[in-house]
Amino acid sequence: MKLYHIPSTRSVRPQWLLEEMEISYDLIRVTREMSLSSEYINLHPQGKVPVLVDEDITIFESGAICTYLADKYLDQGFAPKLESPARAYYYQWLFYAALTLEAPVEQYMFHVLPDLPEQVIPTQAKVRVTPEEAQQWFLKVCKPLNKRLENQHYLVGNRFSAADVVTGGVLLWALKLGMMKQECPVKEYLTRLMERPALKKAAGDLHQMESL
Ligand SMILES: N[C@@H](CCC(=O)N[C@@H](CS)C(=O)NCC(=O)O)C(=O)O
Repeated sequence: MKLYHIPSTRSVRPQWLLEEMEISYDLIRVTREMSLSSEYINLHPQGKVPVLVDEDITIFESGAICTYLADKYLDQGFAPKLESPARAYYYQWLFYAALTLEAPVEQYMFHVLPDLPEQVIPTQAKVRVTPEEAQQWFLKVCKPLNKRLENQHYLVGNRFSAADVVTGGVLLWALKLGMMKQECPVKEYLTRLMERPALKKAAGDLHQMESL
């Protein structure tokens, strides 16, 4: 299995899950030059990371890769079984992280990192909202998570799953950008996730994040 990766990006998410699963994999560091090559565009049509190559399967999108891995190794317990009612909530939080939680964090990032190259962030996609609006928006989308995490440690059935990896990956990014200043159940949850050895291994720069 090969994971195409750039440190401190969304490819930390599948790497974290692979580390949790103790599966051996090759980590391939994608350089800018490589991401523009036709060989790499065959793996990811936008030249982005992550990409997972598992024998004859080549898959991109961090959330999809995590979901694929959790199902492939279902016996490891990183996803509820198909027939379990918990499966519905598992889908809910996976999609919430990727579609709802990540949106304000990405918008905020455009302000914090305004000089991203045009190829990474097209100009018209930048600065749709002010940083203050993005922060307010983020606090709003954290509300359902705060409610969920008030009395439990993990999102689905109080058991760590791939939904925590995808959600935690978005929250790590928010922390790194300085968006998580207030004490709340979501921040406590992220602190708990950051104590996991698998995440420490996947995101080597956690120390920098802890000091934010
Ligand atoms: N929704 C995609 C986003 C992929 C993405 O934007 N990846 C960024 C890193 S976080 C990337 O590869 N940027 C480098 C580039 O665009 O050249 C996912 O979750 O996998």
